[in-house]
Amino acid sequence: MALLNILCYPDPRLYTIARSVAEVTPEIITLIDDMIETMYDSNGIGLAATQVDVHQRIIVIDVSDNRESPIVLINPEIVWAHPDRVKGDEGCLSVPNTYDSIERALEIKVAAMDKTGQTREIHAKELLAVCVQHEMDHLEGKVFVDYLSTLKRNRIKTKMLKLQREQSR
Ligand code: GNR
Ligand code: NI
Repeated sequence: MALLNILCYPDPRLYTIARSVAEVTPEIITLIDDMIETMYDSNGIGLAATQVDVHQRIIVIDVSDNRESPIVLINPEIVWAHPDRVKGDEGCLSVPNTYDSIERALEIKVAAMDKTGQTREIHAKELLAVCVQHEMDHLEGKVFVDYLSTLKRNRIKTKMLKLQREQSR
């Protein structure tokens, strides 16, 4: 197993649209295992392949308290979304120390392949629903700060670039 490097906003590679996975190969399984390890090591509740610079439609999530129940979603598709939207604070491993309120569908049903290549449907609500929508945005090259005002986003961009400059010195 290996820890993967997480891209930081505003890295342009975060804006890549991920491609569908045709088949769950041993390489994909290794990637998934490394993504799960990286998510736990970073104390995140989710990670999209986009964030580790792999542009394939793969997401890992664990919103459980014990952090030993990872969910793997390959080629996820929202098949139903509750018409109501709710606001909740979000953060992102690619935008450290930045949190803001984002509107998401209250509940969703998502069809996706699991690690064994089987297609399953999950009914997500509360934090899981938020996380799935956040991760699916990453696969579309979208980061949560893209929903904020230009003013807020530019402030975050400046803060992140300054931090990255300091870290590279
Ligand atoms: O760890 C994470 N926490 C989180 C909190 C609220 C809404 C979304 C998230 S996802 C984030 C991990 C991450 O960046 N996934 O892409
Ligand atoms: Ni994120």
